[in-house]
Amino acid sequence: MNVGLIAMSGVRVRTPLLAELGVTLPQFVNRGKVVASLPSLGLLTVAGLTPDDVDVTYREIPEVTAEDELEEFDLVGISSYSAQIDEAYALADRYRARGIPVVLGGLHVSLMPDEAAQHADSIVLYGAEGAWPQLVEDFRSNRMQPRYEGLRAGVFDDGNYAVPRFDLLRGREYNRLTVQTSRGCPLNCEFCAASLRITSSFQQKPVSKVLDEMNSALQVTESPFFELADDNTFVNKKWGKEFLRALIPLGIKWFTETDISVAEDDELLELLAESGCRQILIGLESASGEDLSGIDPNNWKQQRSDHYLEAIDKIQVHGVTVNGCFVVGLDNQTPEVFPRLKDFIDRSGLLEVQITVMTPFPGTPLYDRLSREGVLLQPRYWDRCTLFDVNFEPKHMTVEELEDGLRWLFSEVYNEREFTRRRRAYMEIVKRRL
Ligand code: B12
Repeated sequence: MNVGLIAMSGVRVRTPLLAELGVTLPQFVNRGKVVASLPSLGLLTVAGLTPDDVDVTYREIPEVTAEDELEEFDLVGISSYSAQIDEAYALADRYRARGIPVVLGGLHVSLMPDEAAQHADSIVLYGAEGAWPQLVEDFRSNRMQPRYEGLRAGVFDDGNYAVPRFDLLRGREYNRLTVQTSRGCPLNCEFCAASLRITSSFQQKPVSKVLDEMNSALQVTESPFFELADDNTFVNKKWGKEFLRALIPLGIKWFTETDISVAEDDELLELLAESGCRQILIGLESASGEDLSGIDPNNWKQQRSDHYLEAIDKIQVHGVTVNGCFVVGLDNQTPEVFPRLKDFIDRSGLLEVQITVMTPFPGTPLYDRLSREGVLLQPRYWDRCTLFDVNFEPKHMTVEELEDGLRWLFSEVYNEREFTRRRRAYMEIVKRRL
C-alpha cells in the first residue's frame, strides 16, 4: 500500500497592491524566503504514525493547477490551513474523480469539518495522534469511516506519539527544519488560529522526545537551523531551562515563538543565548496598552505592555534578537495607530518586526464575535486568511484607512535604510554585554 501525503507550500497574499509591495520590500522578502521553504511537520508526523509496512510519499505543491499530472497512490492525505483550503479541496476533488480516496486533516479541517467533508472520503479532526493508525487499518480492511477524532490531550504520551519522519526530507533543500515542543498556549488570545485550537489544554513534549526528534532531523541536514513550531515555548520556565541545558551540546542555531515573560527570568535568558537561540518571536500586538484590552481573557498582554521596551532591551542585550509582532485593526485602534507603531518600533531597538492585520480565521472566537456583530466583509473569504488582507469593518477606522495605513507602515518599516538603522542600533545594544 502506498500513501501520498501532500502539503501546500509557499506564502499567500491576495490584495494586489500589498502583494506588489511585498515582493519589492527587502526585509519582507528576506523573511518570506526563509519561511516559505519550511516542510509540513503535520504531515511528517502523520507519516511517523503510519504503520511500518505502508509506503509513504511526501510531496509539497506550491500551486494547484488543473493541468498537473496526478501521482498514483492508494490513499491520499492532504493537510490544511485556511488560506489554501480551496486549493486543497480542488486537489482532493481531482483525486476523488480519479477514484483515489482522499483524507483531509489539519487546522482548517478541524475547525470547519462539515465543509471539508464535502471534499473527502474521510476527515480527521484535531491531532493525527489517536486517529491515523486506526484509519489506515480501517482502510486496509475496507471500513474507513467518514470522520475520525484525533486526540486533543495526551498527544505526546507513549502509545499516541510518533517521531516525525524527517528522513522523507532527505535530498531536498530547506533553510530550516521545524520541531514542535508544545501544543497550545494558556494565553488564549481571541484571534489565535494556531495549535491552541486543536488542543483541550497546553500540551508539553518531554525534553527527551524533543531531543530524539532533533537528532533525527540532524541526520538529513548539514547546517541545521531549527524553527520550533510552537505557539508559546516557554510557558513552563522549569521545563524551559531543562530543555535549554539539553540543547547546548547539540551546537545548533534556532528560533522560536514565545511570550514577553522570558524577560523576567535572567537564568532563562542566559541559557537561551548559550543554547544557540538566535531569535524569539513575540506577539506584542500593539504599542499601547489601551489597544490590548480584551484580546486575551485575562488581559495578560495588556498588563505587561508598559514594560515592553525594557523587556525587549533586556532580551536583546543577551544577543538574542526579538522579532516583535504587531496586529493592526484591533477594536480599540484608530488611524493614529500607524504613526504610533512606527514611533514605538524606532524607539524599541527591535531588530525585526512583523506587522499583520487582525484576521478572523474561521473557528476562532474572533470569527464568532465579528460574525455576530455583522462586520465581516464577505461570508466566505478563506483564501484571504493570509494575515495581510482585510476581511472585516474595523471599529474605529474604515477598511481603506486600515489598508492605506498598513501599506504606509510596510514601506516605512521594511526598507534597506530602516533595516540598516535597526541593525546598527542592535549592535550597540549587544556591545553593552561585552
Ligand atoms: C510552519 C508554518 C508554516 C509553513 C508551512 C509548511 C507546511 N506546508 O505545513 C509555511 C511557512 C509554508 C507557512 C505558510 C503559511 N502560514 Co503558517 N505556520 C507555520 C507554523 C509556524 C507551524 C505549523 C506547524 O508545523 N505545526 C506543527 C504541526 C505538527 O501541527 P499541524 O500542522 O496542526 O498538524 C497536526 C494536526 O493538525 C493534524 N494534521 C495536519 N495535517 C493533517 C493531514 C492529515 C491527512 C491528517 C490525518 C492529520 C493532519 O495532525 C498533525 C499532528 O497532530 C504555524 C504557527 C504555529 N506556531 O503553529 C503557522 C500557521 C499554521 N500559519 C498560518 C498562516 C496564516 C500561514 C499563511 C497563510 C501565511 C501567508 N500569508 O502566506 C501561509 C499558508 C500558505 C499555505 N501553504 O497553506 C496560520 C494558520 C491559521 C489557520 N488556521 O489557517 C498559523 C497557525 C500561524 C498564525 N499566525 O496563526 N506556515
